[in-house]
Amino acid sequence: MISGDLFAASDLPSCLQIKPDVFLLQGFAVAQAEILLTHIRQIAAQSPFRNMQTPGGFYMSAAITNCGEFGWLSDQHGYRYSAIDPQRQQGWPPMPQCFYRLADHAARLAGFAQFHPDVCLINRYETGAKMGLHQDKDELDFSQPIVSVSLGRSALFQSIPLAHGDVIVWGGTARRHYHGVVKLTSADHPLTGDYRFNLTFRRAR
Ligand code: MD3
Ligand code: FE
Repeated sequence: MISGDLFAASDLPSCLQIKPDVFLLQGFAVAQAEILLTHIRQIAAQSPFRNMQTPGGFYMSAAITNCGEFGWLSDQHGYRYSAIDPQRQQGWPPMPQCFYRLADHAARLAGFAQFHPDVCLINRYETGAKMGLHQDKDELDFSQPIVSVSLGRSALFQSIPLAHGDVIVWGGTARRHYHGVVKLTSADHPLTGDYRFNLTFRRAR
């Protein structure tokens, strides 16, 4: 009998392909969740969550902020990345090293070895907030994947349930796929109350 493998298969993080070029790493960020949430709090203390106006004149129901070299934003003129937080009139807070490392590690496990995110968009949902069907297409280089980290209350993203600590990586043929319609499905979460947070790591430039 062979026993005591140093790295039994069950110890490796699971990376499930749920569609072509879409990978789910269930619970991958659970162990770091409290540190991630502490950083989110510190980032929001500098660049607060805000409900951005859309080009159509409505407001997004998810509140957002960013960290990194650039931030994604929306206003009456359209969607774009900017090095300046318009509310603060200075750069976005820097991306914490543990954010970058988490995104890089998840991308590598999904087969994207050269991911260099320069943006972390942070979405905050409360009851009733959702995100309509959309493509992420404001980035320059579509060979770079996107890595998403869910924290707090669970949500249903199309048919994909996203729970606390789940990480999704998508790229390649899935990079331009439409996605959206978040419905908060669970009760409050002990670490985030009635909020759900989602981090998306992107390479904007
Ligand atoms: C893409 N955020 O910020 S992506 C966004 O929950 C955004 O806040 C989502 O979309 C959120 O632009 C997380 C989740 C996702 C799931 C499955 C996909 C994106 C996907 C399948 C194919 C392509
Ligand atoms: Fe998106």
